[in-house]
Amino acid sequence: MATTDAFVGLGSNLADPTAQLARAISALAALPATSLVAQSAFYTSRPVGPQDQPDFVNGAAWLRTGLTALELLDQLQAIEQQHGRVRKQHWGPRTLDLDLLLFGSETIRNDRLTVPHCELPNRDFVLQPLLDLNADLALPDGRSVADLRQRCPDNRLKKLPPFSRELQPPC
Ligand code: A4P
Ligand code: MG
Repeated sequence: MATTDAFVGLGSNLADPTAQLARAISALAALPATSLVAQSAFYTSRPVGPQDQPDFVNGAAWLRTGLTALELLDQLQAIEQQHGRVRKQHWGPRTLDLDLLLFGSETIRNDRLTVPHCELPNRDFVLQPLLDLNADLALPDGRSVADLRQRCPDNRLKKLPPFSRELQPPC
């Protein structure tokens, strides 16, 4: 089966964001025709967009998938729904946001999908997790993620300690 290396950005700022991201990583690993190659550290960051919302927790996952980009987007949106995602406000608070950041070396522009994700070059909370996964990563146009990271605005990223389910209080 032909596979593509895809990178997914994860973000949450509601309802225990770190646990939301950890559960989402498990859901990504269980997708059909897909394996999880690696996951980044998680980071807290100040919100981009409306400021009257909590700080975010962000991370990224490296997938190897036999799905097409649109099939993968369908799966990402299904996982968002399972996490109680409600779309109210553009760039507003959310339980889980899954963005398809990169899909192999493809450039995609259609009604449902823009890849690379259009805000990728401007967001340290996306670029740093990508660098954790692969320090040599580049966009389809050749720009290096490491260079973009050095130039992008500062959202006061703070790396979180590794997530452990054992630290969570029992339900
Ligand atoms: N869509 C197009 N391209 C993509 C893609 N590459 N990946 C379409 C995922 N979706 C893509 O998304 C709206 C539509 O974008 C989808 O229906 C899909 O077909 P949405 O998730 O419903 O709406 P949204 O998330 O409010 O808008 P958008 O533009 O995706 O927002 P972003 O860019 O995800 O930004 N601050 C911090 N610190 N950390 C964050 O994670 N996130 C946001 C949301 C704002 N501020 C943040 C953070
Ligand atoms: Mg989104």
